[in-house]
Amino acid sequence: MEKKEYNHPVSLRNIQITDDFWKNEMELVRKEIIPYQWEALNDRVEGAEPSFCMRNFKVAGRQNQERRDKGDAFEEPAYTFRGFQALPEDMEHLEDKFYGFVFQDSDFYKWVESVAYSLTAHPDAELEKLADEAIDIVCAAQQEDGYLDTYYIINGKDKIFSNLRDHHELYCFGHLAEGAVAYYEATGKDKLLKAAMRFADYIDNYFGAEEGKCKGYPGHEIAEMALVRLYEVTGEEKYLNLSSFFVEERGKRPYYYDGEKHPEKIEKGKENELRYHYHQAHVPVREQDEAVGHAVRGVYLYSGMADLARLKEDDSLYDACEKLWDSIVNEKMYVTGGIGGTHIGESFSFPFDLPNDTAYAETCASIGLVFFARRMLQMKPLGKYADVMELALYNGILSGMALDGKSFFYVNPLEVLPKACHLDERKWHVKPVRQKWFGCACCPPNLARLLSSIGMYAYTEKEDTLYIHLYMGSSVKKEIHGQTADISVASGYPWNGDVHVSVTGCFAEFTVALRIPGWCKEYQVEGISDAKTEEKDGYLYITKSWSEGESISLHFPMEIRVLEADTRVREDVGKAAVMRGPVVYCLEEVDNGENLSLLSLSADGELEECSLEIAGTYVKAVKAEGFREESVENGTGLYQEYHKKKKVPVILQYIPYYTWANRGENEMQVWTRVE
Ligand code: FUB
Ligand code: ZN
Repeated sequence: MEKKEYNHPVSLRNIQITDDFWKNEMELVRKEIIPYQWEALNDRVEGAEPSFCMRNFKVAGRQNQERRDKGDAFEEPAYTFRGFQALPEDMEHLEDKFYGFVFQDSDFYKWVESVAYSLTAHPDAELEKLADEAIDIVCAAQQEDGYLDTYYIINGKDKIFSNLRDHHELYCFGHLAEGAVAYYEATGKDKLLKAAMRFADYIDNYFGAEEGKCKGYPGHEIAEMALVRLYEVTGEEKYLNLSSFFVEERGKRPYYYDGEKHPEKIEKGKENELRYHYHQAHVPVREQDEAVGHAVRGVYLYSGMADLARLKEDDSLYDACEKLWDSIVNEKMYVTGGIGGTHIGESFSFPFDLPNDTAYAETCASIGLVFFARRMLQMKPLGKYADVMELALYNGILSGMALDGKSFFYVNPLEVLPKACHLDERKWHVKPVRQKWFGCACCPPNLARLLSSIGMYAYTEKEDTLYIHLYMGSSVKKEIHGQTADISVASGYPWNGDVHVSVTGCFAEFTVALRIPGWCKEYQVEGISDAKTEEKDGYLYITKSWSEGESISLHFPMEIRVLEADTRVREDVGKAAVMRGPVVYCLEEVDNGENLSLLSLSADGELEECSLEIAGTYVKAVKAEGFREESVENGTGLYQEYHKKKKVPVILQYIPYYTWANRGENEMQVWTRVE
């Protein structure tokens, strides 16, 4: 790996998103998700499962105060676990107990992170005041020694870190650190950042390679990348080292998790291997070459590994990241950028096992894939990373939210038969329509923090180069040798591939590296006659001294593409998916009638784009020649002798996958048979 060629995200303070498409998504976060989530965090949403999140902080804060008033800050209440808590029977008269999931605190941290990004793009004194007051409530729950997790503060601190595998203290810490850094960067206010640092210091005193320290590591990863963020904003080396300790410890034998819970029950040689795979702890990270286990946990770990590989210039860690990347992208990723082929453990399945109807493809997992991709890009700007980032964003991630920003998918299947979904009442498995919120509300706030910080994924920079990974209308400020370049991007993405980049305010020479999308066979570029240009690894590097207002135009023709899958993906054999530019398309019953499985796409038929309005939003749709097969329902029994079927020519109406389920409950499919 070449050394010190790294780039880093452009600060959100230097980016303004002006684009119709992404600005709209950011506005949905600001106007819909943030206020709605605040109500949800405070259990004020009628008909939704209560969150208890802010309530738990208040109870913990109150107990803290009582202890302080008694002059005994560390007297803890009796240890009374309730595991994953059932909803209390009497919602009117709740006791001073912890309610909700063990990781409920993280909901607030994700909320405050989105608030931070939103405030950067759109200052809002009232929202900032609300966040400041909420931060006061959260900080009042922090213990004098820095510990901050309401589950254990309320239930008994004598049991902290006793179940790292399943309980989420280090996960909640990770989200605290991410939220705190974002809020500090947005507002300059450091109260939450200091709380995160105090908790980080507590954790650092508790865990580590030094003798006597605990050798555990997070059961749900995120602390690894969060500690790196804390290091980057504070410059405190100990946070980087703690992150590294967590990464290096994972997978060592004997397994840490075996010892922490009932070690006497685990017979030697009969450890539950699957369980270690679930936590990516089956072997040390450098020996991992297949993405396994819980998909969100996986990509969060790999993101942390990529951060460390960059900061420690660690080639072997980078190599492990690359193998894991290839394992995901070449064998375990849906055409939508969804990951996690099985709902069993919300996990990666075996290679090429990508069922369409029972797909898990959790919104959070694709979001984690974007985190991983951006970090890989920081080390090596290879178009293949940005291609996946773009794919996941426009498809498997945006599908997680309704067009009005008011309801959400946790799971993003590629084929849905509503009847089949109703069979499965598990709370967060495949649903035929988006839900208002979830008791386990991981996905909507994750979406909110990603969408409101989208600029951090679109642009990275190093001293004399600005990388443009994603095309969206925006303007970016970049310091070049004491001058401030204002780089404006205009684009018709994702509906047309016209991109215009213009520069003002800087006459010094610098490079703009423009991504050439992997889906684009041939592109046109104008305005580079006096520039040094190089096309490398999926980027066009344009180096020149820019005259005021000078611009470059690119055109990436968005042809309609018909894709097939590797035949080892058995569910997709004989089928095709339709894409145009970065957008994956699907068929929906509302446009094509019921029994979508009877439809087929004509192999040599015409495909043409058209405009369509879906729930008030205009999108580019695709019309394709196809057939509807005669149905065989003759009442003589379930099975009969085969006969050749009649096929009626039909025009198939494809819509962007992310827009499905905005017109009520109905069938949907991405992969369609080819005739
Ligand atoms: O465990 C915390 C979050 O809840 C995970 O990341 C999601 O997959 C959901 O299970
Ligand atoms: Zn989720």
